[in-house]
Amino acid sequence: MRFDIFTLFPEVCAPYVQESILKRAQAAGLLEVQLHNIRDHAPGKHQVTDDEPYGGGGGMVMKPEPVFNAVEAVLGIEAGAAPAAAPVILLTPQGRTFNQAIAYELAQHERIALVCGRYEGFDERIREHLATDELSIGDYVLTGGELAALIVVDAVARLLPGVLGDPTGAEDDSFAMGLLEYPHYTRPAEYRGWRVPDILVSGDHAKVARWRRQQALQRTRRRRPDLLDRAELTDADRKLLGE
Ligand code: 6GU
Repeated sequence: MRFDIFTLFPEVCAPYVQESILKRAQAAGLLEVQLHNIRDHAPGKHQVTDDEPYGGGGGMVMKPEPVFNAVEAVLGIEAGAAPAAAPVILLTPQGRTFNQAIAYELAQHERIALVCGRYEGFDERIREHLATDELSIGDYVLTGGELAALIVVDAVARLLPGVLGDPTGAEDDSFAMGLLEYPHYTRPAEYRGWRVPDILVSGDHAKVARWRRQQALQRTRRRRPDLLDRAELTDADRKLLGE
């Protein structure tokens, strides 16, 4: 799968995608991440990318030409032609809120363009005539869309077959199963007097599975009752929650 990230600050994005799992995924040919500087596509000697808002008011607005030029050049769209086959997603606080379901949806695409906003926002014509979707990562305001784009790349990349070392990969994740995850422990069995729950060292796999499910259910009820309301629970789950 290929991501094209359009940004005024490619240097902000580069280090994150060059380490750890994303690095390995790219080396294995499972993932490609191309960074594009929107400024390189801005016309004129000064390569201006922002301007004052029509109608006045504070802040600056991202000009349409550099963004259209950049996305069209990289995706190979002719100016004014039909929209790109690949989704063109704006990262903006006005978008729909990104979540695990959207990550699964995006992982089905061969290629995705992510366009990072800066300043007060995009000229509305970018929204109307270039973007196919808009995403936010939550109800707070960042100085730009770069962190949001990286979050989208990260969350989607780890869903691609082969990217995670563990083949059961993302199946047990919080949110994948609609619940928060159960508690994890590793060695030592006792640390500063705090012991790992006996059940986990008992070797009884059925009991371990039951305990984990119960922990996940209880933890979700306590921390994220909204998730529990939407989760598909079995009769056995209800019994575990009642206990
Ligand atoms: Cl995608 N961009 C900005 N600037 N702020 C945000 C955001 C995106 N998502 C949440 N806050």
